[in-house]
This record gives sequence, structure tokens and C-alpha cells, in this order.
Amino acid sequence: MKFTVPDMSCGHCTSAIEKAIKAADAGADVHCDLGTHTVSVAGSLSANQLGDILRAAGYDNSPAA
Ligand SMILES: [Cu+2]
Repeated sequence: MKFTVPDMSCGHCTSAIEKAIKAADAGADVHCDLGTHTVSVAGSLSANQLGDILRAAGYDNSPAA
């Protein structure tokens, strides 16, 4: 699953995002791309759950194609 996260702009953001997702799904595979402001996640969480987790961490987001 892929999300566009416009406010993700540095290493602090990516580690906060990875930490937040892994707190909910320890086995999740998370890949943050600062260049395209996208987060790719493979794991057991639904797109809705992931969107909520990102928002709770302070990052507005939308599903990316
Ligand atoms: Cu940052």
C-alpha cells in the first residue's frame, strides 16, 4: 500500500512514521521515499488503519496510486 505524505521532509519524519506504523504492526515493511513524499507499507494493517496512524503521528496523507 502506498500513501502520499506531503509534510514528510526529513529523516526525523521518516523515523517517526516508521516507528508509528511498527508500533501497530511490528512485522510491517515500511519504505519512506523523501523524494516523492511517499510511504510504502506491506503488512497486516488496512489502508484505513494506516491512514489513521499517519494522521495520529501528525502527517496528513492520502492513498497513492
Ligand atoms: Cu522531518
